[in-house]
This record gives sequence, C-alpha cells and structure tokens, in this order.
Amino acid sequence: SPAPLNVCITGAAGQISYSLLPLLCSGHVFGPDQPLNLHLLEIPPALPALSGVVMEVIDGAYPLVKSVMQTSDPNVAFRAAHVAILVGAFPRRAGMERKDLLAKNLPIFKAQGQALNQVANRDVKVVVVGNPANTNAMVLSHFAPDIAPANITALTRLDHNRALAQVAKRMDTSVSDVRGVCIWGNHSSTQYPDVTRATASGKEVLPKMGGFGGLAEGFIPLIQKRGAAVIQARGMSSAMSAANAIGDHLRSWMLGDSRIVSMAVPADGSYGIRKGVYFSFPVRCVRGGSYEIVQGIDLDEFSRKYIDATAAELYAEREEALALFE
Ligand code: NAX
Repeated sequence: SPAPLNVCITGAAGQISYSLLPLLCSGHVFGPDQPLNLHLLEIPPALPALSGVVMEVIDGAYPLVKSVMQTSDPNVAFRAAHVAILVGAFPRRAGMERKDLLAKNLPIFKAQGQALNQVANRDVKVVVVGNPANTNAMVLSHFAPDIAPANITALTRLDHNRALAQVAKRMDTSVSDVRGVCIWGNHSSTQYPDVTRATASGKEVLPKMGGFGGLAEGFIPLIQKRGAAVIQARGMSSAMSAANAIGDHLRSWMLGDSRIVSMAVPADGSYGIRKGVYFSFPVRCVRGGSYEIVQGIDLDEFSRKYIDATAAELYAEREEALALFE
C-alpha cells in the first residue's frame, strides 16, 4: 500500500471535524488503500474534548489510520503535512460585524500560515473552511510565501452541493444527472450560485427555474441563505453537510473529477477578477492533484452583476485585512 498521508485538521474537537473524521478514516476521501497519519490541532481549552475525540477515532478501529497526534502547537500539527484542513476559527458571535470577525481571525491564519510555511510538506494541499474562508485563505497565503498560492484553497463545495441538490429536486432528477452548476465569488451571502447554463439529463434547467426572474427571487437567495436556514432550524451551523463537502473537495482535487466543481482559488485575472483575492470559480480537477479554472464561459449580463457584487465584497475584505497587517 502507498506511504501514509499526513492529514492535519484544525478545530479538530469541533462539530464539523466530528462528522469529517469518519469520512477520512474510512477511506471515503483519499481512497480505500490510502493509509493516514492524523495530526489534530486544537486550542488548549479544547484539548480535553479532543482527547475524547481521539479515543473515538481509536475505538473506530480503522485499518487505514496508522497514528493519531493531538496538539495545540501549529508547528507540531503541520509538520510534514500533505493535506491541511483548516476548520478551526474564531466563531461569529451575535452582534459581530464582518470586520470584527476578520480582525479576530487574522492572527489565527497569520500564525498558521507562518507555521505551514516552516514545517509543512512543500506540496501541502490546504483547504480553508473557517470563516471568512476566502479572506482567511488570502491571509494564510500571504504568510506562507513558500507554498504555491494555488495549493491553498477555500471551501465553496457546500454551496455547490446545495445548488446541485436544489436543481435536481426541481427537475425531479438525480444530482448525478445535473451538469454546469457552479458557485462564483465569496463563501458568504453575496455568493453567486450560477445555473444559467446548467442542464439536467441534458435538458436546460433555466426555464423550469422560472427564468432569470425566478432565479433572482427564488433559487439564488435560497442558496445564499441556506446556511442561515440550517442554523435557524438546528440551532447550530451546518456540520454533516459541511464535512461531506470537505470530503468531496479533497477527493476531486487529489483524485481528479470528470465533472466541473467549485473551489475558491487565487484569482488570476480570469473573468476580470483582480489578483489578490481567493474567488470561487468553476474548476476542472485533473487526476494527480492539479486543477484549472474553466475558461471561455460567455457570461450574460444577469450573471455579471452578481459576480461583480461578490467580487466587490472580496476586494473590500482584502483591504480590511491588509490594513490589519501593519
Ligand atoms: P465549532 O465551534 O464546533 O468548532 C471549531 C473548533 O475550532 C473549536 O473546537 C475551537 O476550539 C477550534 N479552534 C478555534 N480557534 C482555533 C485555532 N486557532 N486553532 C485550532 N483550533 C481552533 O465550529 P464548526 O461548526 O466545526 O465550524 C468551524 C468553522 O467552519 C466556522 O468558522 C464556520 O463558520 C465554518 N464553516 C464554513 C463553511 C464553508 O462552507 N466554508 C460551512 C460550514 C461552517 O459554517
């Protein structure tokens, strides 16, 4: 069997990690023959809870899990990491503005960027989940100059999956028959879930979704506010579906995917999005761990407006973050 993969998870005692660990340990994400060394990072007050999670991982008796390490030191957790899943973040409290959330998370992602830069495998693949995910990824990359920016990504696969599921439901078909759905921009309520070119079993979905008017009134806000709806109903934010999306993101990236998926990646000027932000694009994942932004999509005016709005939010977040670097 192949050499073990060193997989680091931050926020490992939290609720997303609790749903993610079984997916990783069972071989669902990296394949049924891929052994793992788990490196679990938490802040000191959560280490007792983490030790309980570690007991459960051990009690799972997963043949693929070769070792489990628990620590509160990023320089230990990220050592020789091949994959880093950054779930841990400062939570949004009632009354906190986006700016405050950014300010609380900046030092976390700065320190973790520096640690990754020092001790991780040079080809480490990183997915940032903790919010504000896109801008946290930008901060991380800034402080990890020796890691290729393209190896750092942020999660928008949950939004992508939510969009796929809603299209399949309305078209009365299976998610596996839906093509051409993608998420543009920020993992926030300005994200643009784009189904203007989507098909279900080869049929255009736009007419059945009520055309542009139907999208603007129904589908788009439904996806943008889905996270809030889950919190409202469950009293806690999405965890099972978030963990599943992290698994999907990593499996597509590492093993390749014949479908087009959504990932927040460094903007490279594609579709007029300025460099310097992490932006969700439709991407094609090639087997062997690389991806490319899908080119040549002819964007209609309707889509352009939404894409410009979410880009403007990310440019503003970038400015706010840069102001805090000094
Ligand atoms: P929890 O509060 O259950 O768990 C977070 C864990 O992170 C806690 O155990 C905490 O002790 C730990 N932590 C905090 N700071 C840390 C640090 N500096 N180093 C290591 N660990 C640290 O939250 P959970 O529900 O698991 O959500 C985690 C994050 O995911 C939140 O920021 C949340 O907003 C974000 N989400 C992002 C999504 C996305 O699609 N990008 C979707 C789901 C989720 O809302």
